Amino acid sequence: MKALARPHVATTATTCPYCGVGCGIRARANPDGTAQIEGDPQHPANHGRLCVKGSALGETTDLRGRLLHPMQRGVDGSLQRIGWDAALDHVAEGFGRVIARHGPDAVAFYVSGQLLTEDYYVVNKLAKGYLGTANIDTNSRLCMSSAVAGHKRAFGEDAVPGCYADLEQAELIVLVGANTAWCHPIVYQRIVKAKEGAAPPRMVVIDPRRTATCEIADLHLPLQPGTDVWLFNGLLAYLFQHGAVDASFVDAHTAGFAQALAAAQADAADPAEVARICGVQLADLLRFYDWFAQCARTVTLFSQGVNQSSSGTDKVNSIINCHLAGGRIGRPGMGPFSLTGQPNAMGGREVGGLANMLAAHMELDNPLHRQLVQSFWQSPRIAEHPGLKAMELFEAIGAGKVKAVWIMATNPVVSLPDADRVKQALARCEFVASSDVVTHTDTNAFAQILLPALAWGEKDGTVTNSERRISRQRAFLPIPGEARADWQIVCEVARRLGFAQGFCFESAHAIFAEHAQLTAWRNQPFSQDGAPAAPRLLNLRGLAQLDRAAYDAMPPLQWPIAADGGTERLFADGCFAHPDGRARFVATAARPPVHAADEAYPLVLNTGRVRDQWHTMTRTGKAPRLTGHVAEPFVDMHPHDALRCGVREGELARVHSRWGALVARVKHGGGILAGQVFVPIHWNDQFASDARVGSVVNPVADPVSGEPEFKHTPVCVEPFPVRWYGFALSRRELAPGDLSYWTSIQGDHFRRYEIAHRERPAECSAWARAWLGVDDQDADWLEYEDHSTGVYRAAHVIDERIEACLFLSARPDLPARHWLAGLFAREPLDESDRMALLIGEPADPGAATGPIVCSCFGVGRNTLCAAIRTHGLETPAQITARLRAGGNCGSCVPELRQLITQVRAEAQV
Ligand SMILES: Nc1nc2c(c(=O)[nH]1)N[C@H]1C(S)=C(S)[C@@H](COP(=O)(O)OP(=O)(O)OC[C@H]3O[C@@H](n4cnc5c(=O)[nH]c(N)nc54)[C@H](O)[C@@H]3O)O[C@H]1N2
Ligand SMILES: Nc1nc2c(c(=O)[nH]1)N[C@H]1C(S)=C(S)[C@@H](COP(=O)(O)OP(=O)(O)OC[C@H]3O[C@@H](n4cnc5c(=O)[nH]c(N)nc54)[C@H](O)[C@@H]3O)O[C@H]1N2
Ligand code: SF4
Ligand SMILES: [Mo]
Repeated sequence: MKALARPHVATTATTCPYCGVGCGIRARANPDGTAQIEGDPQHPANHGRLCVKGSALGETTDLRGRLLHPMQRGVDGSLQRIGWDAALDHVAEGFGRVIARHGPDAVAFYVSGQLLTEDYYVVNKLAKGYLGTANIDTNSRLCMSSAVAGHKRAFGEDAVPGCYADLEQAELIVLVGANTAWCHPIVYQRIVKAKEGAAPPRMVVIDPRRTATCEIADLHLPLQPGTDVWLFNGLLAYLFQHGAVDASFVDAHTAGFAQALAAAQADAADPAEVARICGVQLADLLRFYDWFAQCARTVTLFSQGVNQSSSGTDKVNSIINCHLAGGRIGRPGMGPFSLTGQPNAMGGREVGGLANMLAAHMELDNPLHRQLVQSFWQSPRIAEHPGLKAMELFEAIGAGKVKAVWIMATNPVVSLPDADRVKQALARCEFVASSDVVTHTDTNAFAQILLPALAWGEKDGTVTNSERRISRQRAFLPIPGEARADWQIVCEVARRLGFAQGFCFESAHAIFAEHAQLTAWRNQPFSQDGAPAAPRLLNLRGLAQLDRAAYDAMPPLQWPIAADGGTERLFADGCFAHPDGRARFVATAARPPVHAADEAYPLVLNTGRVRDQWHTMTRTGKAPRLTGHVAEPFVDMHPHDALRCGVREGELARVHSRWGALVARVKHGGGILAGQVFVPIHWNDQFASDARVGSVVNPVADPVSGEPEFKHTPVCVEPFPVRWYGFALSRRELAPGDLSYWTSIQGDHFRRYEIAHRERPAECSAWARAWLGVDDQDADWLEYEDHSTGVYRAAHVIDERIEACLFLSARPDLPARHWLAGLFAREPLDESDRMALLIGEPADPGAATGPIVCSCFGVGRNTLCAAIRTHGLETPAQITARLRAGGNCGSCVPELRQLITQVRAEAQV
């Protein structure tokens, strides 16, 4: 983290644009377009801490790759700059034409939890209130929709009951399907701190993989993928059998217990049977059940291992059932806790961003709600029936039923399941517009009109984090090029479609005020004076009259928000949002994932995130600090499976399913059990030849929520045969051409290319010069070739400064990249550096730091292992004291623990 050099100069308080923890940031612009970033000590989510992605935001705000002007695709496929008026006219005309011919349900919007609440509000208003279609869905369908559906079924409304402070008061913290150490690092830091405190909570992780999150867990249950409902049904049966049900709470505040218990007992009455189905040790299962039964103050955090499943909604309810049974909700230190993925997954839900919702937590299938929203908007119409959910939406585009789509702040060609079908659908679609902040994405390649949006640091509005806390994102950077706020672009198109009256907002503040007023509109328990009433938990009454200055100064607040401030916890009075005030137990019958592994596709593909990348890498892929941790797409698999599939660590493999294929590097050690493989979601056609995991994922969804089964696809892994492997580091960008395999990533002063090809070039030297663009006459061209081993090395040096280096070999064991990367920061190169380049080894082997573990301070694995060995270091704190590693954001602390264990185990051999 860069220290703020001139603290007396005002900084801007804003909120991190990545995960749903919603950390407060203090930011200041540098003249070169980068920014100085530090955690906001005043923000209640993070109290000044930031994880490595947040800390590196300053490296992502420059304008490389940015979309700065509206663009139109010509008939030859190339992009041409056009003016705003023309671009907006095109969008309005495209949508208007389709609606005139085919009706409003032939158009659609596909939006994102990375929009601000204000952007989301206006686009939802345009679709549902003015165009009269509910065909607006969001990438939150892929992320939070099972939690939304589970909350609604249990509580009567989509609400997270608790708050982060509960983590500090819990006796037991259960993490289900959540790699919190990597994906919600500051929540994880809060757990770490609680565990180091005077009354450390117990911690249980329920995840098929042994993730970094498990490093501080007291118990890890590596359950078979998709078996969570058995596990929690078993828990409900156990709680009942062991007298751990709070009968007075259940009687007074809930309904449906008997049916839920019966369903649980039907498939999970016997813990031994549950242990067998879930594939965990009976003793471990009973220990978890016993801890849960004993600890009143239990928080169960859950994330995508729960939501992204064909039984995702039932998984959510099976967890909530166990909390309701013990009355463990609404009080300090307890509750089911859905971790939201994106920065504004929650805000989008508040304004009705999903195809089955209306604004302000009202329901599309409720006639009274429809009437209330329409009367508040005074809109010409209101959508009458739910729209298409994300997967259905792209199917309808493919089938030609939806003929115009506007995509905002999401990259569906990468992130949807069966993603090759998504590509085909967009290629076939009559009209595709995309609002984005970068020009080249896999999705933008299919857009006819590209609309340049303001990015984080430039835009202004609000986001809501996992604990219902609304925070301001504030602009601190100048507006680049012709970019405009997403809400402005939507309002301009709405005006062109003839709806000026509903969209004459002058600022984000004006939109927020209207949104806050709508949350309070007729939001009362009983009708008064004959006016209809529709009580909802979501109520921002206290903000409805906020003036511009107060909006600008708004502190982070948790909804519901009355005149006297926000609300830490919901349901403290045992009163829920169903009309009778009772929470519902939901009978959840366990069922396996839709597609089982079989002979042809014997392994189960699990997909998810790595620590230092964000989704499709459009922003984190720019920051050298973030690209060192994992530089390449990989398939993590158990060594036995690798043996069976005929692939080896470090070599390339093709992972394919009935739906599609990808190519990635084989890796071991990611904590995966036999029978399963894990591939990260981040890589796509901008960064690799063929690594979009979405193309492999089965197009299966939860029947209630419509959320895809991203964590379970039967696949087959086979060798991807190549004749040679190689890599290049180059100051200039290189074109991968027709290489059989390539990946490309930004390093510090260079780009790194991992390459492989089916054919070895006839003439390595000529090929290398041509690829690196080195003039034949260039004197500073060092090279070495050994025909017997197939090793070739070359370096291009200008004025004692390395321009590029290239290494090829018949085998994948090439020189360490991290040591070579260091040469790009070194000027001038000395004789030993030149020699080392040709030998392929550093002159001083001790200088090779190894792959980066601590991204904040750039500390590598070799350095860490050497220090642990030499100084007998036993704790991450001791490592930090010596090497600083782990001392800033703490994201690498679980990996430091792993290294300590590993080095000590090696020492004992
Ligand atoms: N570094 C980083 N952080 C991020 C993001 C990012 O891109 N990068 N994205 C953000 C977003 S939008 C989201 S949604 C969150 C996601 O945050 P998480 O949900 O924590 O992350 P994932 O890696 O998707 O998956 C979570 C875990 O579910 C496990 N799992 C798979 N199948 C099952 C199962 O059947 N049962 C159980 N119990 N577990 C299973 C996987 O092994 C995995 O470890 O992260 C947010 N934070
Ligand atoms: N296999 C598999 N697939 C998954 C998942 C998984 O676990 N496994 N997880 C799913 C989940 S939980 C999620 S949330 C999705 C995420 O998937 P996506 O939403 O597709 O991924 P992002 O890379 O975040 O896409 C955001 C896009 O918006 C652009 N952008 C950024 N800021 C702005 C802005 O302010 N305005 C506009 N207009 N554009 C902006 C970015 O450049 C980028 O192109 O992936 C889903 N897909
Ligand atoms: S935990 Fe990291 S990525 Fe998430 S909001 Fe905080 S700083 Fe941003
Ligand atoms: Mo997400």
